[in-house]
Amino acid sequence: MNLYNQNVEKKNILEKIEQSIRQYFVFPEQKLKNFEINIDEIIKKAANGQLKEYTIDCRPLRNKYFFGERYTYGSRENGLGSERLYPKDTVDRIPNWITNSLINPLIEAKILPKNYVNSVVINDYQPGGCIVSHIDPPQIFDRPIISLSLFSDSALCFGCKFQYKPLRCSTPLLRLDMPRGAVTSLSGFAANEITHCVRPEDVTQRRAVIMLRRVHNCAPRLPTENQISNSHKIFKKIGSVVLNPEEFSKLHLNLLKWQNEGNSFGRIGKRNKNKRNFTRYTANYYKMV
Ligand SMILES: O=C(O)CCC(=O)C(=O)O
Repeated sequence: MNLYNQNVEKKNILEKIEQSIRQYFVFPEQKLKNFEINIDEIIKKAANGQLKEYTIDCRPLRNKYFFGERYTYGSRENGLGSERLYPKDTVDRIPNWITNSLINPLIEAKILPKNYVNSVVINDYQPGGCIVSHIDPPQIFDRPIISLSLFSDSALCFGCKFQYKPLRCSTPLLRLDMPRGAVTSLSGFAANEITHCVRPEDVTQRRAVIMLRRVHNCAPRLPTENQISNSHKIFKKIGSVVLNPEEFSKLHLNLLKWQNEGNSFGRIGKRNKNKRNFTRYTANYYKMV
């Protein structure tokens, strides 16, 4: 493509992104302060062990708190489409203050549909924290995706490529300001056709975001605790796999992938050995299920 065509293409993409983003400023300063106080209370509760284990996901420079639903993250290894919801009731319910003071006013302002939000995630970023480029998995989440930015100004970048070790990020196609207090809605092209991320350089002070989303009724879900503990038994018998829900999901997907590729159990052995040496378990797992 020549330079002229490249520029036209870029302009078209930018227009499509911009047309599918809306930003609103609906909460006065005092309300924003209250939201921030409430977030700090959640963090205190987490530190005091008052929240369910899977409500909390602590990572360097970025913690997540899941309410209503939690999901597994996609990985470069498993690719898009591998994300799953955790079993029902593994995380805490959506706090009342979020329903009453945030979701309901947004419904009244016609920014959110009624009875829409069933999944809330609070991301708490320290300076330099980030979220790598991704599309919120469409098999899990409906659109629009709504967020409220708090504590400090930041930015959401579209169309960046990340490189790892050391972490580097390419120039974004679009850098959207996310000022404190902005309610941002992504749908259409911005939500489905292009990745978004938060770059480390755009988090210069502590920042939090409250993500309000709807998970589909038919979204794929990890097996129940019961099934997981049964599979624990199965895998224990064979040997050496650590089975938290995330790993279980990955393993499960690998098993399905190998099966889809037409491998018969008897021949899995050495032929399909991957780096993690899961092959032996494949055969046995399917024998038991
Ligand atoms: O921090 C933000 O504004 C966006 C976060 C995000 O994209 C996510 O948690 O999936």
